[in-house]
Amino acid sequence: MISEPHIFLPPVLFQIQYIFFSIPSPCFDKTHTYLPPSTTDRSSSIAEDIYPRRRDQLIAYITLEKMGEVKLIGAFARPFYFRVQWALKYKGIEFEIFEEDLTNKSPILLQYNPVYKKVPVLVHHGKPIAESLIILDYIEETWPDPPMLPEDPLERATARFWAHFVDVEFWTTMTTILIKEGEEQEKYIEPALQGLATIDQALDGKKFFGGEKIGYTDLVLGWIPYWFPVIEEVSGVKLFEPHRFPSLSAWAQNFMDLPLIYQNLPPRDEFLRYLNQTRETYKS
Ligand SMILES: N[C@@H](CCC(=O)N[C@@H](CS)C(=O)NCC(=O)O)C(=O)O
Repeated sequence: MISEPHIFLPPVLFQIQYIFFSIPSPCFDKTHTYLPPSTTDRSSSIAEDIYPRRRDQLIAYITLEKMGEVKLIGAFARPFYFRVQWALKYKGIEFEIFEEDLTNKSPILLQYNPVYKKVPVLVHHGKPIAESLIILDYIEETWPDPPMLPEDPLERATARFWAHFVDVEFWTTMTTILIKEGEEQEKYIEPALQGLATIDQALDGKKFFGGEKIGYTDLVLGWIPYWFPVIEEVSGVKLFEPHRFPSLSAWAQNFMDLPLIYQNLPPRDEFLRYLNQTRETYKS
Protein backbone atom coordinates (compact mmCIF):
# COMPACT_ATOMS: atom_id res chain seq x y z
CA MET A 1 0.00 0.00 0.00
CA ILE A 2 1.19 3.50 -0.73
CA SER A 3 2.59 5.25 2.30
CA GLU A 4 0.85 8.26 3.61
CA PRO A 5 2.55 11.51 2.62
CA HIS A 6 3.92 13.33 5.62
CA ILE A 7 5.56 16.35 4.06
CA PHE A 8 3.41 19.37 3.47
CA LEU A 9 5.55 21.85 1.59
CA PRO A 10 5.14 25.60 1.92
CA PRO A 11 4.29 27.49 -1.32
CA VAL A 12 7.88 28.43 -2.11
CA LEU A 13 8.86 24.75 -2.24
CA PHE A 14 5.80 24.07 -4.30
CA GLN A 15 7.29 26.39 -6.91
CA ILE A 16 10.62 24.59 -6.76
CA GLN A 17 8.85 21.26 -7.18
CA TYR A 18 7.43 22.52 -10.44
CA ILE A 19 10.89 22.30 -11.95
CA PHE A 20 10.50 18.52 -12.03
CA PHE A 21 9.17 17.23 -15.26
CA SER A 22 8.15 13.61 -15.51
CA ILE A 23 7.60 11.71 -18.75
CA PRO A 24 4.08 10.37 -18.82
CA SER A 25 3.05 7.01 -20.19
CA PRO A 26 0.78 6.75 -23.25
CA CYS A 27 -2.45 7.42 -21.47
CA PHE A 28 -2.32 10.41 -23.78
CA ASP A 29 -0.24 12.64 -21.59
CA LYS A 30 2.82 13.44 -23.61
CA THR A 31 1.39 16.54 -25.19
CA HIS A 32 -1.81 17.47 -23.59
CA THR A 33 -1.34 21.23 -23.71
CA TYR A 34 -4.66 22.71 -22.91
CA LEU A 35 -2.82 25.21 -20.73
CA PRO A 36 -1.58 28.22 -22.72
CA PRO A 37 2.13 28.03 -23.60
CA SER A 38 3.05 30.79 -21.13
CA THR A 39 2.04 28.56 -18.26
CA THR A 40 4.78 26.08 -19.08
CA ASP A 41 7.31 28.71 -18.06
CA ARG A 42 8.28 27.26 -14.73
CA SER A 43 10.29 30.32 -13.73
CA SER A 44 7.29 32.62 -13.70
CA SER A 45 6.33 34.15 -10.41
CA ILE A 46 3.54 32.21 -8.78
CA ALA A 47 2.33 35.34 -7.05
CA GLU A 48 2.02 37.60 -10.08
CA ASP A 49 2.32 35.79 -13.36
CA ILE A 50 0.14 32.77 -13.09
CA TYR A 51 -2.55 31.26 -15.21
CA PRO A 52 -5.82 30.75 -13.28
CA ARG A 53 -5.70 26.96 -13.44
CA ARG A 54 -2.25 27.01 -11.95
CA ARG A 55 -3.36 29.36 -9.25
CA ASP A 56 -6.18 26.90 -8.61
CA GLN A 57 -3.62 24.13 -8.31
CA LEU A 58 -1.64 26.15 -5.83
CA ILE A 59 -4.71 26.92 -3.78
CA ALA A 60 -5.80 23.30 -3.96
CA TYR A 61 -2.36 22.27 -2.84
CA ILE A 62 -2.30 24.62 0.11
CA THR A 63 -5.75 23.63 1.21
CA LEU A 64 -5.79 19.95 0.32
CA GLU A 65 -5.32 18.92 3.93
CA LYS A 66 -8.13 21.20 5.01
CA MET A 67 -10.66 20.29 2.36
CA GLY A 68 -13.54 17.87 2.77
CA GLU A 69 -12.89 14.30 3.72
CA VAL A 70 -12.99 12.89 0.17
CA LYS A 71 -10.86 14.32 -2.62
CA LEU A 72 -10.21 12.97 -6.06
CA ILE A 73 -7.08 13.76 -8.02
CA GLY A 74 -7.67 13.33 -11.74
CA ALA A 75 -6.88 14.90 -15.08
CA PHE A 76 -8.93 16.15 -17.97
CA ALA A 77 -10.92 13.46 -19.83
CA ARG A 78 -9.05 10.49 -18.38
CA PRO A 79 -11.41 7.52 -18.39
CA PHE A 80 -9.92 5.93 -15.26
CA TYR A 81 -10.64 9.16 -13.44
CA PHE A 82 -14.19 9.37 -14.75
CA ARG A 83 -15.06 5.86 -13.58
CA VAL A 84 -14.13 6.88 -10.05
CA GLN A 85 -16.18 10.07 -10.30
CA TRP A 86 -19.18 8.04 -11.46
CA ALA A 87 -18.72 5.53 -8.64
CA LEU A 88 -18.60 8.27 -5.99
CA LYS A 89 -21.68 9.93 -7.45
CA TYR A 90 -23.46 6.59 -7.69
CA LYS A 91 -22.86 6.19 -3.95
CA GLY A 92 -23.96 9.75 -3.25
CA ILE A 93 -20.58 10.67 -1.76
CA GLU A 94 -19.58 14.33 -1.74
CA PHE A 95 -16.07 14.89 -2.96
CA GLU A 96 -13.75 17.57 -4.19
CA ILE A 97 -11.82 17.38 -7.40
CA PHE A 98 -8.26 18.38 -8.05
CA GLU A 99 -7.31 18.20 -11.73
CA GLU A 100 -3.69 17.70 -12.68
CA ASP A 101 -1.77 18.91 -15.69
CA LEU A 102 -0.03 15.58 -16.35
CA THR A 103 2.68 17.21 -18.45
CA ASN A 104 3.70 19.05 -15.35
CA LYS A 105 2.73 16.95 -12.37
CA SER A 106 2.08 18.72 -9.11
CA PRO A 107 3.71 17.86 -5.79
CA ILE A 108 0.31 16.68 -4.65
CA LEU A 109 0.28 13.85 -7.18
CA LEU A 110 3.92 12.97 -6.60
CA GLN A 111 3.36 12.77 -2.87
CA TYR A 112 0.05 10.94 -2.96
CA ASN A 113 0.94 8.44 -5.66
CA PRO A 114 4.73 8.17 -5.36
CA VAL A 115 4.86 4.68 -6.90
CA TYR A 116 3.03 5.22 -10.22
CA LYS A 117 2.64 9.02 -10.24
CA LYS A 118 -0.62 8.55 -12.12
CA VAL A 119 -4.21 9.61 -11.75
CA PRO A 120 -6.71 8.89 -10.39
CA VAL A 121 -5.89 9.04 -6.71
CA LEU A 122 -8.61 9.07 -4.09
CA VAL A 123 -7.69 10.85 -0.87
CA HIS A 124 -9.88 9.88 2.07
CA HIS A 125 -9.19 11.57 5.42
CA GLY A 126 -5.77 12.49 4.04
CA LYS A 127 -4.89 8.89 3.07
CA PRO A 128 -4.26 8.17 -0.62
CA ILE A 129 -5.61 5.20 -2.58
CA ALA A 130 -4.31 4.71 -6.12
CA GLU A 131 -5.31 2.56 -9.12
CA SER A 132 -8.87 3.02 -10.29
CA LEU A 133 -10.06 -0.57 -9.79
CA ILE A 134 -8.59 -0.65 -6.31
CA ILE A 135 -10.25 2.70 -5.64
CA LEU A 136 -13.61 1.24 -6.73
CA ASP A 137 -13.13 -1.67 -4.31
CA TYR A 138 -12.28 0.78 -1.55
CA ILE A 139 -15.38 2.84 -2.34
CA GLU A 140 -17.53 -0.29 -2.30
CA GLU A 141 -16.17 -1.42 1.06
CA THR A 142 -16.25 2.00 2.66
CA TRP A 143 -19.73 3.00 1.47
CA PRO A 144 -21.58 -0.27 0.81
CA ASP A 145 -24.92 1.33 -0.09
CA PRO A 146 -26.07 1.21 -2.79
CA PRO A 147 -23.87 -1.74 -3.79
CA MET A 148 -21.97 -1.64 -7.07
CA LEU A 149 -21.01 -5.31 -6.96
CA PRO A 150 -23.44 -8.25 -6.77
CA GLU A 151 -23.70 -10.28 -3.56
CA ASP A 152 -22.89 -13.65 -5.07
CA PRO A 153 -19.09 -14.31 -5.02
CA LEU A 154 -19.14 -15.87 -8.49
CA GLU A 155 -20.97 -12.88 -9.95
CA ARG A 156 -18.54 -10.55 -8.19
CA ALA A 157 -15.62 -12.44 -9.68
CA THR A 158 -17.24 -12.24 -13.12
CA ALA A 159 -17.72 -8.47 -12.80
CA ARG A 160 -14.05 -8.10 -11.87
CA PHE A 161 -13.00 -10.41 -14.70
CA TRP A 162 -14.58 -8.13 -17.32
CA ALA A 163 -13.12 -5.04 -15.70
CA HIS A 164 -9.69 -6.65 -15.85
CA PHE A 165 -10.16 -7.84 -19.43
CA VAL A 166 -11.12 -4.40 -20.69
CA ASP A 167 -8.36 -2.57 -18.81
CA VAL A 168 -5.60 -4.99 -19.71
CA GLU A 169 -6.54 -6.04 -23.25
CA PHE A 170 -8.98 -3.70 -24.80
CA TRP A 171 -7.84 -0.30 -23.53
CA THR A 172 -4.28 -0.92 -24.70
CA THR A 173 -5.52 -2.01 -28.13
CA MET A 174 -7.62 1.12 -28.49
CA THR A 175 -4.90 3.52 -27.38
CA THR A 176 -2.54 1.90 -29.87
CA ILE A 177 -5.07 2.37 -32.66
CA LEU A 178 -5.36 6.00 -31.65
CA ILE A 179 -1.68 6.78 -31.83
CA LYS A 180 -0.42 4.55 -34.67
CA GLU A 181 -0.73 4.75 -38.44
CA GLY A 182 -0.62 2.42 -41.42
CA GLU A 183 0.50 -1.17 -40.88
CA GLU A 184 1.19 -0.66 -37.20
CA GLN A 185 -2.33 0.54 -36.70
CA GLU A 186 -3.87 -2.19 -38.88
CA LYS A 187 -2.31 -4.91 -36.71
CA TYR A 188 -4.59 -3.83 -33.87
CA ILE A 189 -7.87 -3.65 -35.78
CA GLU A 190 -8.64 -7.37 -35.62
CA PRO A 191 -7.86 -7.60 -31.87
CA ALA A 192 -10.08 -4.55 -31.30
CA LEU A 193 -12.95 -6.15 -33.23
CA GLN A 194 -12.46 -9.38 -31.32
CA GLY A 195 -12.51 -7.40 -28.08
CA LEU A 196 -15.78 -5.74 -29.03
CA ALA A 197 -17.29 -9.11 -29.99
CA THR A 198 -16.17 -10.62 -26.67
CA ILE A 199 -17.79 -7.80 -24.68
CA ASP A 200 -20.91 -8.04 -26.85
CA GLN A 201 -21.21 -11.74 -26.04
CA ALA A 202 -20.65 -11.09 -22.34
CA LEU A 203 -23.60 -8.71 -22.34
CA ASP A 204 -25.76 -11.13 -24.30
CA GLY A 205 -28.71 -8.74 -24.65
CA LYS A 206 -28.79 -7.64 -21.00
CA LYS A 207 -29.63 -4.00 -20.28
CA PHE A 208 -26.56 -3.66 -18.03
CA PHE A 209 -23.82 -6.13 -17.16
CA GLY A 210 -25.46 -7.08 -13.88
CA GLY A 211 -29.02 -7.08 -15.27
CA GLU A 212 -31.50 -4.24 -14.93
CA LYS A 213 -29.38 -1.82 -12.89
CA ILE A 214 -25.96 -0.38 -13.50
CA GLY A 215 -23.09 -1.60 -11.37
CA TYR A 216 -19.37 -2.07 -11.17
CA THR A 217 -18.70 -3.49 -14.65
CA ASP A 218 -20.78 -0.79 -16.35
CA LEU A 219 -18.87 1.95 -14.56
CA VAL A 220 -15.51 0.40 -15.39
CA LEU A 221 -16.38 -0.09 -19.07
CA GLY A 222 -18.28 3.18 -19.16
CA TRP A 223 -15.62 5.00 -21.17
CA ILE A 224 -16.54 2.94 -24.23
CA PRO A 225 -19.74 4.75 -25.31
CA TYR A 226 -18.32 8.28 -25.08
CA TRP A 227 -14.58 7.80 -25.60
CA PHE A 228 -14.80 5.24 -28.37
CA PRO A 229 -16.49 7.42 -31.04
CA VAL A 230 -13.97 10.20 -30.41
CA ILE A 231 -11.06 7.76 -30.68
CA GLU A 232 -12.60 6.50 -33.94
CA GLU A 233 -12.97 10.03 -35.29
CA VAL A 234 -9.39 10.98 -34.45
CA SER A 235 -7.79 7.72 -35.62
CA GLY A 236 -9.97 7.43 -38.74
CA VAL A 237 -10.77 3.81 -37.88
CA LYS A 238 -14.42 2.84 -37.60
CA LEU A 239 -14.95 -0.29 -35.52
CA PHE A 240 -18.06 0.02 -33.44
CA GLU A 241 -20.80 -0.73 -35.99
CA PRO A 242 -24.09 -1.22 -34.08
CA HIS A 243 -25.29 -4.08 -36.29
CA ARG A 244 -22.10 -6.06 -35.59
CA PHE A 245 -22.31 -5.57 -31.84
CA PRO A 246 -26.01 -5.24 -31.03
CA SER A 247 -25.82 -5.98 -27.29
CA LEU A 248 -22.92 -3.62 -26.75
CA SER A 249 -24.59 -0.95 -28.83
CA ALA A 250 -27.87 -1.18 -26.85
CA TRP A 251 -25.90 -1.17 -23.59
CA ALA A 252 -24.01 1.95 -24.70
CA GLN A 253 -27.30 3.72 -25.29
CA ASN A 254 -28.73 2.59 -21.94
CA PHE A 255 -25.59 3.76 -20.20
CA MET A 256 -25.53 7.15 -21.89
CA ASP A 257 -29.19 7.72 -21.06
CA LEU A 258 -28.40 7.82 -17.34
CA PRO A 259 -28.15 11.33 -15.83
CA LEU A 260 -25.32 10.04 -13.62
CA ILE A 261 -23.34 9.56 -16.81
CA TYR A 262 -24.43 12.19 -19.31
CA GLN A 263 -24.16 14.93 -16.69
CA ASN A 264 -20.61 13.89 -15.86
CA LEU A 265 -18.58 13.76 -19.04
CA PRO A 266 -15.74 15.90 -20.40
CA PRO A 267 -16.85 18.55 -22.93
CA ARG A 268 -16.65 16.92 -26.35
CA ASP A 269 -14.89 19.76 -28.23
CA GLU A 270 -12.07 20.03 -25.75
CA PHE A 271 -11.81 16.27 -25.57
CA LEU A 272 -11.58 16.01 -29.37
CA ARG A 273 -8.90 18.70 -29.46
CA TYR A 274 -6.93 16.90 -26.78
CA LEU A 275 -7.04 13.53 -28.56
CA ASN A 276 -6.03 15.17 -31.85
CA GLN A 277 -3.02 16.75 -30.15
CA THR A 278 -2.14 13.42 -28.60
CA ARG A 279 -2.27 11.58 -31.89
CA GLU A 280 -0.19 14.22 -33.64
CA THR A 281 2.56 13.88 -31.06
CA TYR A 282 2.67 10.13 -30.72
CA LYS A 283 2.49 9.24 -34.38
CA SER A 284 5.55 11.37 -35.23
N1 LIG B 1 -4.07 1.29 -13.99
C1 LIG B 1 -4.22 2.67 -13.65
C2 LIG B 1 -3.99 3.50 -14.90
C3 LIG B 1 -3.92 4.97 -14.56
C4 LIG B 1 -3.33 5.76 -15.72
O1 LIG B 1 -2.78 5.23 -16.70
N2 LIG B 1 -3.43 7.07 -15.59
C5 LIG B 1 -2.90 7.95 -16.61
C6 LIG B 1 -4.00 8.87 -17.12
S1 LIG B 1 -5.28 7.92 -17.87
C7 LIG B 1 -1.81 8.80 -16.00
O2 LIG B 1 -1.93 9.31 -14.91
N3 LIG B 1 -0.72 8.98 -16.74
C8 LIG B 1 0.35 9.81 -16.31
C9 LIG B 1 1.66 9.14 -16.52
O3 LIG B 1 1.67 8.01 -17.03
O4 LIG B 1 2.67 9.72 -16.22
C10 LIG B 1 -5.62 2.90 -13.08
O5 LIG B 1 -6.52 2.11 -13.36
O6 LIG B 1 -5.79 3.85 -12.30
